Amino acid sequence: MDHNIVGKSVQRLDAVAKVTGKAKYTDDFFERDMLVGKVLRSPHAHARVVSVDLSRARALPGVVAVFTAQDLPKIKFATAGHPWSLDPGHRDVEDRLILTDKARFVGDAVAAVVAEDLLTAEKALHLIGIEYEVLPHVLTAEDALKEGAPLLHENRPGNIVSSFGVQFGDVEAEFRGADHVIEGDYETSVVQHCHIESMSAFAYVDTDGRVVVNSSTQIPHIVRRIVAQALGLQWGRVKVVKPFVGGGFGNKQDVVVEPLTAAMTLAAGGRPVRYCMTREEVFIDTRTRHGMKLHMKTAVAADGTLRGIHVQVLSNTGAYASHGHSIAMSAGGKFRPLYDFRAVKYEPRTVYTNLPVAGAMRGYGTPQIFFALESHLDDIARRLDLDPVELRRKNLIKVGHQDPLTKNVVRSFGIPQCIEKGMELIKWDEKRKAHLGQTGPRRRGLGMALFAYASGTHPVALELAGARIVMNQDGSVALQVGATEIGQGSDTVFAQITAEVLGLPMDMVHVVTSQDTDITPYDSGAYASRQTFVTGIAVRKAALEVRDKVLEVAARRTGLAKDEMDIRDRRIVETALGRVVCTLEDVAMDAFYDRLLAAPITSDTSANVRINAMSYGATFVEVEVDVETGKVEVAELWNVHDSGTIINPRLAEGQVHGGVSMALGAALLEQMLFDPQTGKTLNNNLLDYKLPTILDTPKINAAFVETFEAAGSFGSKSLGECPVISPAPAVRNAVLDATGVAFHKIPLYPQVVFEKFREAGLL
Ligand code: SMO
Repeated sequence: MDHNIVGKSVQRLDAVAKVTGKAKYTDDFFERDMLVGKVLRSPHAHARVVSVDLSRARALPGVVAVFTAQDLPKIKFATAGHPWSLDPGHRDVEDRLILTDKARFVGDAVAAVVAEDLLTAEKALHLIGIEYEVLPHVLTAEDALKEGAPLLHENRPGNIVSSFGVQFGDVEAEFRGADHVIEGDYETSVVQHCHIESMSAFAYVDTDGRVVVNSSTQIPHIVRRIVAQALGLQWGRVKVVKPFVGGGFGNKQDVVVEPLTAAMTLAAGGRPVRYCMTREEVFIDTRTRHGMKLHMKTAVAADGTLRGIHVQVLSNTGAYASHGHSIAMSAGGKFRPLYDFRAVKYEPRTVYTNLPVAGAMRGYGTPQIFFALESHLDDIARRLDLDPVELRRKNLIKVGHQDPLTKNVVRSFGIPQCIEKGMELIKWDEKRKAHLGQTGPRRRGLGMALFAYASGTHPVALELAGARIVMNQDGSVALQVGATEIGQGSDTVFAQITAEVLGLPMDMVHVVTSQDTDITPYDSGAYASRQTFVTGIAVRKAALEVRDKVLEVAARRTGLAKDEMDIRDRRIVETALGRVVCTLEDVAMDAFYDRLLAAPITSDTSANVRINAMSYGATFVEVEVDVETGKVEVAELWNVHDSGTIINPRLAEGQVHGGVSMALGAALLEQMLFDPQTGKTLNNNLLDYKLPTILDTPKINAAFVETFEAAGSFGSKSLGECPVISPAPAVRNAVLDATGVAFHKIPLYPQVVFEKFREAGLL
């Protein structure tokens, strides 16, 4: 289809503001009488607060307020899960207070200080007297499940957040009837998002007595609800403003600092308070990606037909539930619509331990489950002496596939083309031949892995997105969306959709970027790769309504019927003749000044999207492994995506570059480490936590197979989380190809790889 703006790499709207340093982030806000907040954190993994002495801290000059859980409403809250969720297990996860009177991990927040300056606030922390009763703690999911294990939450027997099973078909019958039953265990480590901008909030009470919270968030409208709930305020008494955000990756899909900062301003009589986490605090008390142990058991026919699969997952969510339940739920749904299993049994258990809290992180459970599944498939191929690509090809679903459990129908499925394209781009067959008979310590190998990912959360949760357009007298428009630009480029995508529908150049679409919950329509925010798909549908709907109204007004002026005209480049054209009949400005003016109309052309709409679109893709890699040092280097990488129509290729490529580099970090280097005795986080800074830099990152190549997704805006579906899913298993499979050694846990850190090579007798 021919488009003017959709599909073009137009410059992102915030490019100049960002490169010139004019973009203001939460921490850039200043007020003259501004105060600073700090938090006192538990040194124990599990301990009850027995007594509190705040008198010395309060007496320190410059200290404005000091408080603990005792001074706050006892209302528990959590971001994930709410009373109106469609999934019953998702409803009951209210799990945390703003400050706790029972610390459940090293770093749990027990007291807060508000002071005139940072130094005073830090001094005051040392003057707070807290007496703890130290309790026994538990760090691994296995230990937490044992009889007599220390209990974290009184109302959660057995330390279980949630444990459920979903299935279709008869997996036991498939095992009985199969030629082979193959099992494998896989494990992923705890990693952190490492967004550049910290987690921060800036709150004050405005002249109307309302609590205003500026926050670095992915979900401003949900922050508003949670701040109100946690502090027992009427929702209308809270307003949330989202300035520029320096990355979120799922971490800012949880509400950690906002209720606390709001409590700080209330404690300080409404004076503005800034609370900005240090990097150490971001590591310890925001969220991590769940470390998971996955057991895969698969029934395979002699010809490689995959008949049934039984997946068991043990997920360590740390001290509070956060997204623990829904991540297990979501991962189980997303791996299904890819291979045509006749029977699937999926049994996750999500468990509390005394570790920092795990939560949403880009991929939302899929990096873990696809690491296991795609590694397992290569292990199966090896056992049965099948080609791993052929094994996958043979078992793919087809367009029209309906998931027996969610009832979602796959309307676009570009995996066969992704495989073909990826093999061609990396020169799979040629490289295969070149690798034969390799000798010496450096060996090359090829690996690939597939993934599936959903656009939005349907059918697990409801999807609501709003869009509002107002046309000015000259035909330019203002677009207000409740969607959340966090650096991914969504505002630009929405402007492109609007400009395309209305026949406008990009500079005539003004997007309200600084989100303010008072003025932007409701949208649950930037997560679940939902903005281009879900909000895109709302934006296109709003633009189509405006287009219709424009043509209606044009019809009054020209005497032509609405459907005889089109808007092209700020002009109204009689479609059949290609003749300009008037300008868009004429029409916009009519709307304002015609006595019978006398109202600007507007649209205020929302989309309640009760549908899902599956995105797909594949990673192809060539690695070079040094068997003498255990170092794994990615020599070439292609990340191929079926994300439907690509609205902006350059932004899409940016998503892939960032996502793949994040995935390679988890595959090769990154891992949060905890002291096995105390539970203390050992590498809570960017020096000790090995985040890949540009020096550790290979050239990342993105490629796209553009299917047309009928439900999406101009055929588009999601991309945001897709690039992080398949690189890790592809790298792992390439190492297997190079050396014959199968790894079952990431990261493939040189030390671990070296040890395993030695065990395998490679040295
Ligand atoms: S991990 Mo995401 O922000 O759904």
